[in-house]
Amino acid sequence: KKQKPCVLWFTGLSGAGKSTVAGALETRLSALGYHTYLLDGDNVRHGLCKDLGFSAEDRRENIRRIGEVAKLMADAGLIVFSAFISPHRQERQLVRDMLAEGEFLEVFVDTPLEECEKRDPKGLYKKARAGQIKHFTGIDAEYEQPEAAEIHLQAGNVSVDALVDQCLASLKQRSIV
Ligand code: GGZ
Repeated sequence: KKQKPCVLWFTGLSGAGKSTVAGALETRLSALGYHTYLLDGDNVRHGLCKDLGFSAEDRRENIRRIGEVAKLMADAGLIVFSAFISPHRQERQLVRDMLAEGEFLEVFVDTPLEECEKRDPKGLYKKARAGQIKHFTGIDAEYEQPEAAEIHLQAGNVSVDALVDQCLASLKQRSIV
């Protein structure tokens, strides 16, 4: 099946739905016969980046490594999904600059902090509010919103299916699939 290799770079707060939407989109494309790979906390922060924490410096290194790996995978012909908070514009730009024009698509999973905090699937926001976790994104560490994401998902109150459809339409329009 014909595909244009690229990196779909999901960014957004903890609990915004990055891994969920990226995972559902990946499953959908892979069922259609496309070659894909999903990089997320489960397969990266426990391995390649297990020496890194959540200081600004460690997050920068986390994103840099993931960017390099995503680039290798795109070079191998895959449609790569990455789902990390990647809170800083500068780091996302660094990854964009590693790739060719049109090969990096930023996907902003725009779920309001209030909603993420309400979901709080791992109880991390609660701990951050209580001061038990320091430098938590959105609480006492910044999140810089993308200014010109290729795909902007208003994800607060929309089904995963609808968000996947929106991504798929954009990929078709860009002749990626
Ligand atoms: C933000 C943290 C923190 C702090 C642990 N700040 O909901 P989760 O649990 O599964 O997603 C969060 C994940 C963030 O890792 P990333 O690699 O995506 O971050 S970054 O791109 O900024 O490097 C959260 C958990 O790790 N977590 N401590 N202080 N999220």
